[in-house]
Amino acid sequence: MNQMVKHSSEGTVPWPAEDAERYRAEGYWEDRPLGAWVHEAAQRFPDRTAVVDGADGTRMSYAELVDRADAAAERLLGLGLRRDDRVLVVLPNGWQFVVLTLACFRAGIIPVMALPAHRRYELRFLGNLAEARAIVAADEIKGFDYQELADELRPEVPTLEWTLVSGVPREGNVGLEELLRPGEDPAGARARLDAAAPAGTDPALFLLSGGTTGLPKLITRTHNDYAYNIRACSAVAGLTEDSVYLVSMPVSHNFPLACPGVLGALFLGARVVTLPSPNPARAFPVIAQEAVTITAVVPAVAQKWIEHQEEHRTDQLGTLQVLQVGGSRMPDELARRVRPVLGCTLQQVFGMAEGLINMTRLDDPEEVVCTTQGRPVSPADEIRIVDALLEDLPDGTPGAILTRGPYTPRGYYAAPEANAKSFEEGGWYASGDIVERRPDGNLIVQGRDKDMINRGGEKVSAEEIESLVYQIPGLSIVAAVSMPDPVLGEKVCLYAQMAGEDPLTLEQVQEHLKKAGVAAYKIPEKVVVVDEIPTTKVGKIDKKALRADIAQRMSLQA
Ligand code: OOB
Repeated sequence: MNQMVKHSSEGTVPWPAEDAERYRAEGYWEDRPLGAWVHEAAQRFPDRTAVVDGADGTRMSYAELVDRADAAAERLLGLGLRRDDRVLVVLPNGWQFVVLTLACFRAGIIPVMALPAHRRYELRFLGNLAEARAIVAADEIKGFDYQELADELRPEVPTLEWTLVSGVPREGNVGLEELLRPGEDPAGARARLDAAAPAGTDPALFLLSGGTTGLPKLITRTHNDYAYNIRACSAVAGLTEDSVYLVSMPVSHNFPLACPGVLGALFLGARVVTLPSPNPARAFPVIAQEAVTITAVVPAVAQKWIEHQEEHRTDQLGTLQVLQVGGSRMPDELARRVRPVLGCTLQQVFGMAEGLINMTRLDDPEEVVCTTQGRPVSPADEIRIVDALLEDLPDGTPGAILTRGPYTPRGYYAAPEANAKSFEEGGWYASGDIVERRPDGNLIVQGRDKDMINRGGEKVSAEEIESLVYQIPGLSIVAAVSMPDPVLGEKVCLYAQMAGEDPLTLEQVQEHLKKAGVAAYKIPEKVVVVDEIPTTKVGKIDKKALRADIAQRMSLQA
């Protein structure tokens, strides 16, 4: 069967040759694979600690990290995986994720960065789209059995041949910790992998798109573009070899992975500390013990941390210098509380897995830090703010943001229809965000023009939920919209107009989606049955009216 998997570069949209040439000439692309950057750090600092797993206490030096990664790379190839093969990664935060990802980079095997929250519905789709040959998951998390899930997936994703399991593998599955153990011949492994290293323009990993259209999409990030993404973000976040970076949000997200994230720390010889969750009662003591200097969270978590600190007045945050916050809009009032309460510098981050990263600068005035989402991290990032006819708008007028640059790919993987929707002529990516650019260049995210719900940084495509709910009999029209939530910012609310007499219930929807194998964060938390779903003049569902309606219903309840 493995002979049937034939990967072509067709699915990946390359940068035009003249842009690629310019990115090289200007030093953004260095034609060096991601693994080489970490090896270089390991050469400089072999004995420094690279990774601390805050959950199981594992500590690993740089020498050990690259040794394990190289040994694992050769073992993956030894299993039968080949360069360019895709591996579905569903791991929680921990040292295993770090070593495995690096092993993949070294072997030219492409990790598909799925989430532990994903279930059969998402993984089946992603596995088939990527033609994944292996899946890597924990044995179980909070009572959920990932090996059973993998067993269910195997017949549905015919390319899958191996299940790699962290923890206790069942018969037929490959033990991940065994695979990631150090090797016998580090220098030999290194030389062999170096000789067959992937090219800078080769795909390094697949990130998941935040979901604007119905189906999830994959974003090919190359070694060249991702290495530059990482380096540009490191510079703006002030990362150095002495930094200690804590990752407590799901590490397969672009933000904690590479902005500058875990990989930024490993490029420099800094220390990475992993935790499976950002719960402050757990995270704060770890920040103190490991002398964490920088971390990245979504606004909902920043709020929890601020509340926790206000209540407990801990002395655990003394080393924390920078709190990066992004993934959804941080309210200005919340931003203003970061420095006085947590005692560190706030860095707002407005980014996307598709590329473009904006950040406030560490020395920006408090006004900029608390009321804007910053500006591009690279001088080569191009930005336009346009109206509906794609005419450029003056500064101060909100419009749709278009972008292109050395780390913003020109298309999704194997998705010509989505590309036609999201990429404009000239290769400009339209993120669907409504943004105002101030005369000083800083951006303010004012809203969005995409059918997506941003649940505390996790993105939910309305269309995806609607098409699943339509499978329930008795419905005439359904519409998923965001409803305000004091902690998460938004949650998923479902409006329904019935064809028959019996009204749709929340339990019915939740049960249906759970049975369909949909990730829990996407499942609607409220259902509103109405006589008639409002439509616009051109006959489209009026989601704006629905969002206003649910906001009003909720304010009446409160
Ligand atoms: C990050 O990446 P994604 O791919 O999960 O989501 C991107 C979308 C943006 O298009 C925007 O709609 C929203 O998330 N977003 C923000 C925001 N940061 C992201 N909206 C308002 N304010 C912000 N600060 O979310 C992501 C990737 C890398 C770094 C940071 C975030």
